[in-house]
Amino acid sequence: MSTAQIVVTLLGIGAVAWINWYFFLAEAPEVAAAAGVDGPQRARIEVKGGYSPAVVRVRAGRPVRLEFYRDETSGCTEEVVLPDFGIRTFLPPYRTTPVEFTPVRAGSYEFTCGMGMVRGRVIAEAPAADGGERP
Ligand SMILES: [Cu+2]
Repeated sequence: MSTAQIVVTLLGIGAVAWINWYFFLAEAPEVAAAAGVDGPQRARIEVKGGYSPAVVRVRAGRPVRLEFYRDETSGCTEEVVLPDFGIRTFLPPYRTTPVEFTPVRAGSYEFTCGMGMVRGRVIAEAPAADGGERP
């Protein structure tokens, strides 16, 4: 290979690595949903080229309310899909749209845009064994 070919190859590898990092690893910091005494566990998620936060921790077995604020008109994020809960919801721009569901079991539940390009996750954790609130 000539030097130019090597440089082009390395640039290509770098671009692929960056794209993978951007789409699959560069998640916004996760948050724990705010849990009141009763009512759903709530988290606000900003939608702008991605989900922020992209990871929300909740308690399994209790209702969850994700409040999606769509801060853009890009068509990519106009729908949010939670396949595990059979939810597909339109998010009007510059509005907050609540999405409610209950993760009965502990696990990781994905939410994505309508095309599956932009991704986030709800991590439902099993309640403490004694049924009490954890600190
Ligand atoms: Cu999309």
